Amino acid sequence: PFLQNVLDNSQFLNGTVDTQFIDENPDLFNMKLSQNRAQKLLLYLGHVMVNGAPTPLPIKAQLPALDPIIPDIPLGEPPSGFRDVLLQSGPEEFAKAVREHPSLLLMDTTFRDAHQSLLATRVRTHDLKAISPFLAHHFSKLFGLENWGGATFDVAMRFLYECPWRRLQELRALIPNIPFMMLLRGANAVGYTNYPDNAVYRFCEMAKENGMDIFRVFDSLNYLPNMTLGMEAAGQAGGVVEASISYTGDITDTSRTKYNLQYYIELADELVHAGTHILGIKDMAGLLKPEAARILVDALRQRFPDLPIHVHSHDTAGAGVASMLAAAEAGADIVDVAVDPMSGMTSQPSMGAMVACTKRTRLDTGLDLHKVFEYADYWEAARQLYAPFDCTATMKSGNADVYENEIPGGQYTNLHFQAHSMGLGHKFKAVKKAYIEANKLLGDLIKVTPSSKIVGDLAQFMVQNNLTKEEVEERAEELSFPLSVVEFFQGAIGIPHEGYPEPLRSKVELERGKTLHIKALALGDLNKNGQREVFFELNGQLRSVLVKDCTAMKEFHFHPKAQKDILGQVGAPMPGNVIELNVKEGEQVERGQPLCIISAMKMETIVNAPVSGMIRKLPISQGMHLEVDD
Ligand code: 3PY
Ligand code: ZN
Repeated sequence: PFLQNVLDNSQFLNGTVDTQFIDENPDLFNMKLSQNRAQKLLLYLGHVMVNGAPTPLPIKAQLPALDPIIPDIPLGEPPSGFRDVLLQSGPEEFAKAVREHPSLLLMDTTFRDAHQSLLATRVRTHDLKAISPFLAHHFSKLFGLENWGGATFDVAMRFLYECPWRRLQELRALIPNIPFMMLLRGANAVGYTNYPDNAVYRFCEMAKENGMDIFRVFDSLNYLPNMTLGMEAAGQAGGVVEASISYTGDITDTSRTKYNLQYYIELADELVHAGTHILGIKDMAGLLKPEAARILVDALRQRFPDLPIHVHSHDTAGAGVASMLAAAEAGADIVDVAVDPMSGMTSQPSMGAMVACTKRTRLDTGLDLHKVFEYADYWEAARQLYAPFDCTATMKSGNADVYENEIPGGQYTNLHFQAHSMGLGHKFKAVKKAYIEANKLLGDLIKVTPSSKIVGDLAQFMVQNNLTKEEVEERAEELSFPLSVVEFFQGAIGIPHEGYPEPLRSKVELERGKTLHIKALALGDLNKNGQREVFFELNGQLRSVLVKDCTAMKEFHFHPKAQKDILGQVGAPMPGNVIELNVKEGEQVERGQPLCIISAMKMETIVNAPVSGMIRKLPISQGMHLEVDD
């Protein structure tokens, strides 16, 4: 049966009841508890707004088939490494020692970029710490270990609920001998937008204090002012500065003139001039083909014979090892690798492959291949702990299409992951195609965090709205572009090489509008403070605001002497007039001097002082009262 409560009772709703009604109808007050659905929905939305959307996972977590086994670690202190050189002699001598090192040095990215690219940056401090003593003992010949910065800072706090600073301190305690490297996004530090200079300076200082050694500094547009800020911050903190050129395009393709060899050489000149200790080449998308690596490194080697050159790449197309070997042969001092089970695809090229391929050559890394195998065994099992985040859940191989879409490693897996987890896996191809078009619309950008996100946002916007590049250009004025795109044109992340592209530059509105549905309902009575309450419906909700009513006529008292003259000149002020007094209490006035302006429907009349004397009183709030004393 349909149960009524008091709110369904017509007698009650008509108001024809008294308090006895309550005693006579107790059942009507048996209300069902509200499910609070609206409140719950608001709470959910609020949570998403504050903390971001919960990550949809394409597969469920499962226990790994193997436990990660920590290989044997010798007793005693680990052997000395490059960090000891740094601590003893400082960044300049450290750079010199690296340059003088007779063969190829490797940097291991397993602790940062590898899992950022393959496992959505989810590797916890716990699994890094477990293998750290093994690294300290058996990999002391590494140039460095990249273990911090980039997305690790944000993900540690946002998803892992870990303290990134604690991670740094703990790893430092376990690995005293291998230099640590972090990725610093220039003026963006470890975030996604430009920060105030002092924040970047303090951040680097703290990073250094907590154990960081080498700062790989880049800017997503290779915008020099952003880079030099990061370089100075890292340098002043006492860190080793590795300014990195972000590489895009293809210098072997002479039809692509925007980012040609000359462009990179000129940028390198600026970075060397700005005092970098090491010169980095950051190939974030894996576009540096072996021949391009040979040409670029060779040119830089000739130009800066004393400067260490460090090459970073991604293996997205599968050419990573070939490119790193080419770079090393052309004179690079250091190349980046990740331990085998954490390498390949959108991650770095394989450490085992590089160690094996350089054995017994002049580039021999000096690392023990069997120790690489043990290190790899650990990660083979540890990686399985992160299966729900693993890009291989949906991506089975690398793809040479990266040479066309130029999507950086981490973003490639992210976009793939997002598309699949939303059931739009079939749209990934369209997103990649739109990414190419979006990049052209934005003037062919260097694409790395955060500029890559801007291109990605525009690409997704084009796919969602079924827009071609030509349609975007034609309809730019009427489209609601993603905020990141609008902010890019406002200069939020720096100035792109060769400036902002047309036609979007002129057509993208400066401030994106927000759509509100507003219906004006009523105007309240004037209160004693001269305000009215105005009632609206705002997106369906009743809202009111208090507005000072400037058109209302206040009660006006004039000095009897003044009144006659004023009234004589302009007549009695009428409702709808605006009265403004442009005199101050205590002010001396002359007869005929302008006293106030009476504006009736914008036709202004100046009221002159009826007599000369002093303005005695102007109590504005309770109706104006003007006395002019002779
Ligand atoms: C980052 O900014 O995190 C990157 O890895 C860019 O390549
Ligand atoms: Zn990278």
